[in-house]
Amino acid sequence: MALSVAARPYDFALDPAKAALVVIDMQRDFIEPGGFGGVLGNDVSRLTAIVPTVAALIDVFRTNGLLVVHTREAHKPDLSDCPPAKRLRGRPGLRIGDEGAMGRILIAGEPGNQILPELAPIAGELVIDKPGKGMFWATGLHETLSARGIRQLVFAGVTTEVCVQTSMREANDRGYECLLIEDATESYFPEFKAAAIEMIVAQGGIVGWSTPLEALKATFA
Ligand code: TIU
Repeated sequence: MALSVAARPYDFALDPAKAALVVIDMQRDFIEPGGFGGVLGNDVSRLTAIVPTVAALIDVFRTNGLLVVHTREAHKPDLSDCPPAKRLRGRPGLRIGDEGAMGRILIAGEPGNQILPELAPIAGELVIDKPGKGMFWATGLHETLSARGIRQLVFAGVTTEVCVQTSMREANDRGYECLLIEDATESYFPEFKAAAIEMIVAQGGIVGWSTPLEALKATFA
């Protein structure tokens, strides 16, 4: 039976039997100083601030027995899954695969690539390493979610206008109904976060819905 979540552009009919939470890229690379986000010149403190909200959101899904999916932006150590067009975008010495303050930047298995301990996955949850900004490219995730009957995705994580929005758009095109939890996502650029949310809900929810965590909690209360 569907639960009605107050959201923009209109209420979201959440079906717990078909819904999963996707936590995008809450890894040290983006959130701690010295990682990929930092070497790109960003102030990471904005992102650190949402960690308690993301933890509370994960708790809602765990408490209600719903699937939680965690993604990491991660490349293989030999960089065979990193196109030169992506790797060569950054400054020499600070590119994907280069040695940074938390190991090789955006490389699977390195310290910087780990999900923050406060948000660590638990048994039964999915952890998806994705070589793209979007979560479906080269991951097999659509097949995995389809096999479990998942048709609705609730989104959190970083950054709103890059990996979160890209993943939401990919999901929208694959037929998922998508709900963004707007205080459980953040950008290095507040104006980009605000614009991304407006782009998502505009035109009758052209990409999906958006709501604060409190509205979702009220639905499950
Ligand atoms: N740079 C930036 O805003 N984001 C990324 O590179 N990846 C994600 O958003 N995860």
